[in-house]
Amino acid sequence: MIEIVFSTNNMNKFKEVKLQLPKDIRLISLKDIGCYEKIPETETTIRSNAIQKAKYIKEKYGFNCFSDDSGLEIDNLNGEPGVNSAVYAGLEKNSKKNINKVLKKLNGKKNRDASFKTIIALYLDDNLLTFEGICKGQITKKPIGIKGFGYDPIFIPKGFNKTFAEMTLKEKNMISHRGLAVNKLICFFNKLRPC
Ligand code: ITT
Repeated sequence: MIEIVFSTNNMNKFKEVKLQLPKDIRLISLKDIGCYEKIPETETTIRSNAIQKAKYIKEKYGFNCFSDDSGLEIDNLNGEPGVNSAVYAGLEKNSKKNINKVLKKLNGKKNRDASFKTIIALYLDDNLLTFEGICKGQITKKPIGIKGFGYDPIFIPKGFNKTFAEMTLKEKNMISHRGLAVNKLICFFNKLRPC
């Protein structure tokens, strides 16, 4: 059994990752280790933010852990909201406002290509590893669907005709940025233990 802390305050992420992991990898939440504070997230790239969030827990609490930093990168907006995805329309991290801001900025624009990106940073003893997942797709003209979180109602992954917010968690995990990064994490853990 592998036990690992997931350094996130986003319970939607926690749920998605928990569903995907095999039963012998047990996720420990920040609350489980008595961490209730806001984890600093002050870097300027998705990768460095992911490392910062995992490093904070490893150094302050001493646990092996991993973090997830994700963002939506829209071609026609020069990669915005990118590293600022959570706070695009303000520090209150309001998904509805974030979505409205994106739709307003893309209003009338033909090219609606975008990608979701996740970097998972894993601190295991003294080693740091990162795993990346990218999912390409298109931004819709209006929100569709009620599942998921964040920008899910306005993102249609390439090769599909429905948004992430119309998919079950299992369907989303099979193709999403986070699902792909978590698969790489699982492969890494599989190599560490006897089969
Ligand atoms: P933690 O830092 O505590 O993990 P967070 O929500 O602040 O939680 P991020 O800094 O990675 O996480 O913010 C990324 C934002 O991008 C997130 O708040 C969502 O608005 C959006 N996002 C990330 N993954 C997403 C997904 O799978 N579907 C839709 N939106 C997503």
